[in-house]
Amino acid sequence: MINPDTTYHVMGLTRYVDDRDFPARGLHCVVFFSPLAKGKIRDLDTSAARNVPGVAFILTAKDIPGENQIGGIIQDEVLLAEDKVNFVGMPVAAVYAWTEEAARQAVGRIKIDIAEEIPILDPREAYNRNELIAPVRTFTLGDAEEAIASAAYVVKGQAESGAQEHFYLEGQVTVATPSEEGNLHLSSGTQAPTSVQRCVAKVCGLAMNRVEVDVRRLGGAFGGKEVQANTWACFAALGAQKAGVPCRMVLRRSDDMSATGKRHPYSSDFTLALDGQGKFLAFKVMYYQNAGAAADLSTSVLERTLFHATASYYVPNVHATAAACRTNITPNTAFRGFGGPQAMFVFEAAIREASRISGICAETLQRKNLIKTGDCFAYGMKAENAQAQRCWDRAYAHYDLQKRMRAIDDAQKKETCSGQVARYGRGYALMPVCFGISFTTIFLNQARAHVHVYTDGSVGVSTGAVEMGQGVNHKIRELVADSLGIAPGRVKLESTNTTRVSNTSPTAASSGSDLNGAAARMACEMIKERLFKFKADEYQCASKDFSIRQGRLYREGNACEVCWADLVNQAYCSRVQLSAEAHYATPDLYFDKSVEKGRPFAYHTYGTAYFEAEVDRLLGTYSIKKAYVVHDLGRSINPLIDLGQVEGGMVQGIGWLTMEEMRYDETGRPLTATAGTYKIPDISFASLDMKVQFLEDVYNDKAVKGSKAVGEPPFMYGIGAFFAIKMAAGYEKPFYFAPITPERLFGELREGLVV
Ligand code: LUZ
Ligand code: MOS
Repeated sequence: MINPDTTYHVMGLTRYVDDRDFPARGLHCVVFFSPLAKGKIRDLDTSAARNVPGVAFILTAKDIPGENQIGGIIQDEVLLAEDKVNFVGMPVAAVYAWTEEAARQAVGRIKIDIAEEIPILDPREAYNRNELIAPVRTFTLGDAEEAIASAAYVVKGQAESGAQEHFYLEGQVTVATPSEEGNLHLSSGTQAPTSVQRCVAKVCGLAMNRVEVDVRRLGGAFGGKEVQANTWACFAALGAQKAGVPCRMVLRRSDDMSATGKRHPYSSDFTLALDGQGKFLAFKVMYYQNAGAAADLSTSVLERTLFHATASYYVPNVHATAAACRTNITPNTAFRGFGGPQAMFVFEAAIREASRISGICAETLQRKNLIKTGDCFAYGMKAENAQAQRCWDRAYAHYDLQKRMRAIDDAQKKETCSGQVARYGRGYALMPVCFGISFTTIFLNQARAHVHVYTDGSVGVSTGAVEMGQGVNHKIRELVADSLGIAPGRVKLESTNTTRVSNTSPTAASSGSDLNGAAARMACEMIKERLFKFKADEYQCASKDFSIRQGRLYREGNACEVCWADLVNQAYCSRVQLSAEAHYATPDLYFDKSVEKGRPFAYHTYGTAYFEAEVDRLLGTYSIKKAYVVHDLGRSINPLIDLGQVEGGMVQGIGWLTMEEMRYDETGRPLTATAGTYKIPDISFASLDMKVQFLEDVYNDKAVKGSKAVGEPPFMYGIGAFFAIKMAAGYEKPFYFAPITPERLFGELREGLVV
């Protein structure tokens, strides 16, 4: 069944938080942000702002009734600046007014006097000054030094990857409404309702049971609302709490882009050692993560970087160290892939460097070293049911890659022989993906679901999953319908609400359907079991004799007994409980940080992408000509939704490494905080010739109904686009610096890096 949400989306009928009517007796919040990246606040003058007609009040740090603290893993982030500022865009004061215009005008009249200090923007500089968010971590396997000493080839290099703006279509938003007795109700655009609840409770000085968070849907999130929705929810809540009226906090695009965190930029040093045949012997790496001014999720992101240090490959000796470096930019945060893409980019760069030095082509190195079932990752887990080689080989066969690549090689050879450099060059690259599925913070791998069956046979489902356009609600609807043996049209997904399902994990780490879908099915099984028992008592037979298919109850060997709605109503009249709550916790996960070993993932998702790019070597412009994928989804719950995720993720990944460039000036001011200066790819750029094939005959016994998580893994295909462009440009020198924008490529080509 096609996801019915899509119809509403394309018709513009879907309603988001800020599409709802907001009362005239309601407050609008606009935040005054620090204009400087670092310094001590000498004076803050809000007197002129207070006199703007329509302004109700202005809050600064000292007005916060609870704690001025929004840090999660590490408690190091204030909601409102106290005596110093740490990044451009740090909230300093919150203005509340009866119209948004008045609030904005008032913000313009706030004056701040800051004793400016020199900011740190570069993670290596932060590292050298010991500005670390947490102690460095190192994952090791075997003995890398010894293996390097005896290797045929040892290549070293540096790789850089940049920030990335989430660019969700719906900006950060929360509307807070006071309910009785000083309690608060929040409609929030968050991936993590419980995190908003906890944070608001702390800042407002309330117990968590007095804060209700409701989430209907988000217009995209991509990690940007995993913790960073908290800030804006707090501002809305503070206004509603103080004034006793509804309060609306909506970030306009430019504020959203300059004041919220991005994907973490990384700068890394790598060493890869190979034997004479191209087998990887050892990998050594040091990651410098640009965490920004506060911890946010940086340590968790960094951990995932370490987990994915060797990408899709088996390397017997590994030494990987990672440092979360504190700098004076916005605290960086979760973004699709969560540190995994940054690690994989470094390893793929190391492979290209090894290819350049050894003369063995990159595809040979990749294929030879792909992870196999039983191979051990640096974190001590063995690959189970590995599909890396199958995806790779399937891509070769299905898309006739050998022939395609040879044609491009021949053209390049002809060019080299003739000494004539053509204006347009073609290049290709393959990109295998192996991504670990589960939150690496093990306790987050849990979910709950509530299923209500009403007396007419319709069904309402509440879970902890947040719908953000990824289709999790529809997947759960289909899973529930399948479980109960009824049509999906009978099932409705309720909003995600902390009073119905408590202690939710963020909808993140690609795990929304895995965890919440499994919980929902467990609840359905409980209800079904009660219905069967009810009928078994009536017929004096066993529960297991019954089944429900296509909305009818069947008894083994007999004609259909009764339709679903009648069954349900009969059960109700016999006082059978028609609601159930279930709890799912992913089994067999553990990790011991003292030795950095364990089994952190329920399973891995695999795939291979092939890219062809064309570069105009005169102008530095380029386009992606082909993007062909073989992706392992297990047994897909809904192939159309999954296809959308694979294509969308890949395009977002291509954007990260090509045209998306977040720039700051030397004082730490963002230069690209508008849609006019920050470019994201559209589908025609990211290849009109995009093909995705799902690997056949795969069943994943580690997730619901044999499926696999889909959200994040395809993002990393985009890394292949970078190397296809690099080859098309005719680069011979090491260049592992992303994003490879047309401007940068133009500069490099002018400096004669082309053959
Ligand atoms: N969030 C998180 C994530 O808290 N832990 C994770 O491991 C993770 N992985 C991917 C995306 N978000
Ligand atoms: Mo995420 S990066 O919120 O799965």
